[in-house]
Amino acid sequence: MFETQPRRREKALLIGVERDGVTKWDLRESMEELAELASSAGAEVVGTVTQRLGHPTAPYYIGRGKVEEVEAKCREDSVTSIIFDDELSPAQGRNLERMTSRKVLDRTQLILDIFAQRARSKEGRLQIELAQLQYLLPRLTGMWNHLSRQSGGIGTRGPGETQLEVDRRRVQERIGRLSDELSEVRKHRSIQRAGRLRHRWPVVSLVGYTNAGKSTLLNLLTGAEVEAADKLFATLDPTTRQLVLPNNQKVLLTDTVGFIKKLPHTVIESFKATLEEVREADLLIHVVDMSHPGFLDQMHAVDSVLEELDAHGKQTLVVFNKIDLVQDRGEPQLRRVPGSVAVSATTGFGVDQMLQELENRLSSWRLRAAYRIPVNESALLAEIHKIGHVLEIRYEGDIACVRAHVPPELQAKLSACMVPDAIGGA
Ligand SMILES: Nc1nc2c(ncn2[C@@H]2O[C@H](COP(=O)(O)OP(=O)(O)OP(=O)(O)O)[C@@H](O)[C@H]2O)c(=O)[nH]1
Ligand SMILES: [Mg+2]
Repeated sequence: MFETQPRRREKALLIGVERDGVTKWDLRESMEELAELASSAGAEVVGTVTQRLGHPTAPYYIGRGKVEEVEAKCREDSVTSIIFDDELSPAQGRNLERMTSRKVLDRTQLILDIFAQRARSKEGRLQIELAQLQYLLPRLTGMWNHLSRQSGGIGTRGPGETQLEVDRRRVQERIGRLSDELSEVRKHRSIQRAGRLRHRWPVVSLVGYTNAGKSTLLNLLTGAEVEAADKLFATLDPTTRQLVLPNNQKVLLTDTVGFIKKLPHTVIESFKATLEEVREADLLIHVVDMSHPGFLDQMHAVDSVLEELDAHGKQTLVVFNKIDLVQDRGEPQLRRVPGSVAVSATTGFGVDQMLQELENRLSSWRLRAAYRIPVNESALLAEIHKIGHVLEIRYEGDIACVRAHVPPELQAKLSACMVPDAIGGA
């Protein structure tokens, strides 16, 4: 019952509600995005129905009269699935399926479905299955009765609610097994991460709305060959590559899953481990698709996901991408966000300036300082070379005079050797 069905082209009808505080424009954009999500999941969108409603109704989300209109439209256009732009309660979903005799989905399920199609790594697949089952569990109630009435036949006869208990137990057991498997996979991953952090090169994480151009930028900067495509959630599994800045500073650049408005909480929860990369980064590059009419809203959506991840307030470089598609090269916006840069990840425009800005930001993270270190402290000198960024080194007898950027923890070790940075200034 929970296996993926063989995919056939579904015909989808989209439903949105213009609630208090939601403008027509917001709703239109949200519905356009929902249509993109539906096509990404493999459905053909045959129509859209919207309703202006102060509050969603408890039984159907939309008004009862509207449900009848939807039902008629389903018959006319041979609709197979009805997709709501907002998350439905288990009861709403059931009532709507009963009324329309069609499969009813919401935005969350759509996103979960796309993630399930895209997941490649073991961790990604486990995470998404867990999120799907957690979404399903509270929705199992009554599903059995409903299914037996709708489809009937072999296997659906008998005491429905007993079967429901069996199903619920099976789902719970599976959730338990998946959680165990995930913690194993994660153990391995944290060992890998610890290995990377030992180098103590700054970790820079690309974040942004889905389709903003994060992977394209990673590919351009590092020669990685991550899939970059004009579709939502092209990237699911994180990739890390080494990037050498023009001043020879090495950084680790990470590309990860994109964000979206109304990103389901279950997804954030189950992807928290993948998104650790973002939380642990020394600096974030927030990639914005400036050619998108709703880019400001998208920036807010990214900020709220970062907040949910506890990664808000980190040092962030805002990069306005796809500037090749923007008339005025984004000047007004650039002025509004100090220190932001405009680039095109496809033409390479602005990338040098972006790297320069990255260097500036990182040098303030790795405080620049001067040290006088006895040459027989060879381990300390070796460590500065390995994990710091040496700007200058001179020898005065058996003292090495070093100016370098070093990460905070090494700075603590070096505090006894620190001298005022007279050469070149701080
Ligand atoms: N014109 C133009 N297109 C771009 C630019 N950067 C990226 N694109 C296109 O935008 C689409 C999305 O790019 P990706 O790099 O896959 O975007 P992403 O942010 O990694 O998206 P997800 O992985 O889905 O979150 C692709 O078709 C890219 O070719 C740009 O600077 N200019
Ligand atoms: Mg990507």
